[in-house]
Amino acid sequence: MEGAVELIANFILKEKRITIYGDYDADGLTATSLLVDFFSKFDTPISFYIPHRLEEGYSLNESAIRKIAANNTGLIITVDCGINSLAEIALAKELGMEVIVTDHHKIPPDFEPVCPTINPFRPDSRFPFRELSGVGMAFYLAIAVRSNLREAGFFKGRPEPDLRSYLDLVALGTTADIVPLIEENRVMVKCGIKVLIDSQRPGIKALLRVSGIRRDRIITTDDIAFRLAPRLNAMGRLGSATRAVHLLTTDSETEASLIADQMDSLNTQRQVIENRIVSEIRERIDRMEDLEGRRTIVLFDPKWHRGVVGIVASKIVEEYYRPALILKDEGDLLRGSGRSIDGFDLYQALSDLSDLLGQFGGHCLAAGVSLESKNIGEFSDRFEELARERIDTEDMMPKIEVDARLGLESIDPQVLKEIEILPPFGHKNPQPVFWAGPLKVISSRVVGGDHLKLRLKAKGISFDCIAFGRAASHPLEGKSLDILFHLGTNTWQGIESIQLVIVDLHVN
Ligand SMILES: [Mn+2]
Repeated sequence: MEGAVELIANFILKEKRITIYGDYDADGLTATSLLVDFFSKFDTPISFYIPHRLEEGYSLNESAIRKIAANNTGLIITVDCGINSLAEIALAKELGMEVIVTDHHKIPPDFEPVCPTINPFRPDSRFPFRELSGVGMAFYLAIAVRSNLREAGFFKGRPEPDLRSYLDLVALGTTADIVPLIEENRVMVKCGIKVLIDSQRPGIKALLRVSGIRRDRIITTDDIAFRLAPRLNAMGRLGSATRAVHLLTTDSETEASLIADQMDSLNTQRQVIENRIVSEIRERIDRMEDLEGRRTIVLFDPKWHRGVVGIVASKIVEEYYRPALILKDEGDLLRGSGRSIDGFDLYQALSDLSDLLGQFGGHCLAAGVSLESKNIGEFSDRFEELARERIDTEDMMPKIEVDARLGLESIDPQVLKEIEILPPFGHKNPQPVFWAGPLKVISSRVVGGDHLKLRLKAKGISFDCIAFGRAASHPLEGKSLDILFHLGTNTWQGIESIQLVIVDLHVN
């Protein structure tokens, strides 16, 4: 950090061009936007570069480095990428540029920094927390640069940037990247959500509008994960994500509105493409005669869109609950994405089959992969074989972890208040799940087409419950149930009441 900050301060004082090199996902886009906005507070010329997901791929590449050099850049700062781009960093230096890498992806075991490299996984890192997102790291870099400039007397006679205003971007990228919402991340997201609601950034306001999120209510990490982030990600999946940075950094309400609308329609397109592929896959799977006996799903097709195969794989795993690889057939080459279930380390499995693979990377539950078409038959067989050795039938049943048994008689506003301290919920800080039962069903009705509204009773105490997407279980009146649930509230005609949100139910 010290070396990076000194270099940056130098460029700011000399007013030489800095280019932020980012990534096309929500984390990379918010990280890029944060630093672009921050550096534009100084007189230093500032540019950014987001590689094209399908044409250029992830991280630095040669042609991008040459373009950036031609733009008179003196210093490249990477965010959310760059840790493995040694050849491109060497090229940048050859072309007369300095490079600073900030990245939160794992470091190779034999790593030797060739330029100032900020990464929480460095063995010599003194930072006490290793799970920052790319945008979290960009935020800390801004803090360090500001304090260096402050000490140098730079802000005498000019205002210091208020870094708290960037916490909206930090909350967005951190939640979207599914890093653990604990410690540093939890604090930044908790504070960031408040900044997000009141954000003065025209892009955030427009993004909230097209996502249908009203600013007069509480914004949750679910809103970020399921509404805001998918819209930002849609740009990179279907084309260039460059305009997402324009959205998040523009001062113009008109421009923000325009880009947000485009983004929203791209997201709708993405959903259409995704749903079409998912239903095609469903049909193919339903025709598989040996599905019951199979532990894995490996499918490919020339028509499938490579920008969405990852989310498609997630949906297939959710539905069929076994590791799935969904690939685009590009002739000689198959390229795509895989997702896994707890208990089967996908990255390990791919490593064990690396003799059949081209490039691959990822972690336990998600990975990207490419292989030659001629290897697909043998790969599918050996992948299935590995899964048979490593997954037992018990692993193939989705599990819900219960935090506590909570009888209806113990549910009161006080308990609810205590639970309200726990958000923001997310990875490693999940919303608590309670277990109650047996409960008697007093009434059962279908609401909103697909949801089930129940009134459940035990020991003379009853509560309203909602089970989303469970209309098929209707009618349940008179039956006895055990339920797993979250505690929530329901506001109806201005009156707030406790509502049990049913996660799963069992008819006794
Ligand atoms: Mn990231």
